[in-house]
Amino acid sequence: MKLLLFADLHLDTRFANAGPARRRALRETLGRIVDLAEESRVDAMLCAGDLYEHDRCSPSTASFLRSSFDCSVPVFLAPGNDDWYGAQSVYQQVDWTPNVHVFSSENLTPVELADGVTLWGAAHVGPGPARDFLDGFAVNRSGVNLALCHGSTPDDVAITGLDHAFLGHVHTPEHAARYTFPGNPDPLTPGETGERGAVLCTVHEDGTVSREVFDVSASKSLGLLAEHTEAFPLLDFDSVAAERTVRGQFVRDVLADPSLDTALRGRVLAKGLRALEER
Ligand SMILES: [Mn+2]
Repeated sequence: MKLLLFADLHLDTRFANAGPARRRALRETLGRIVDLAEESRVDAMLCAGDLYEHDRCSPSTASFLRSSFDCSVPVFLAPGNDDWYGAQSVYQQVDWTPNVHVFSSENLTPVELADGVTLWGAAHVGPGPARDFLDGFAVNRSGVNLALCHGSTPDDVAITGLDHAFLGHVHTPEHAARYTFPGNPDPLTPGETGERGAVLCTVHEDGTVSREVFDVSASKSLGLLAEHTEAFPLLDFDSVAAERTVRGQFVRDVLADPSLDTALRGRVLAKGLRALEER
């Protein structure tokens, strides 16, 4: 059986630089993940939480998600601590297509993926730190048992009787014998490298998993990452200027300085913001 795993996309998140362009790139990244799932003819696509950010999510993101997941493969979503499941959440507000399954309980709940293959999933149901869903859990089914959730102590996997856990929350990718953290597929903070992306997982009959990582980062291929950009990047100055922060004050001061022409102002803002970010 083939599954495509991703986590921690963080749609609608804030970026220090080029916010609108980066947020559009996050959407494009999800489009690439769905395309990859369809082209690879996977049995299911799995998201281990933090798909979007509840506090910043817009109605257009809700409709974007609905149409993105209106695709030819089953989709399983396990809400995380940034996109927790609740009455006002996108998860509950959206009228999903029938191929989409949202886990909605704090208790790991089974879904049969195929004959003899069970996927256990759980949801965060409120804001707060990530929970350890595997703590105290024990599998009570035969066959291959898999889990999908956001946050856990992965050392617990063997004790639970699970064959493999697909996990989110830790943004650094980690591929262990019994668990996989795919990492965030599109970089969110400077310096995120490594084998991150969507992970094509082949689940064998004995419950072992082999993995192949696909780089699906639209920010990277569109040249939007600061470390890949020689010229000063597109900056989301207006949203930064609205902040009651040191860098918000910095942007307001620079924008108000009549001695700077447009080109110089752009360079001062780009360099200053990057320096503040690296403090
Ligand atoms: Mn996250």
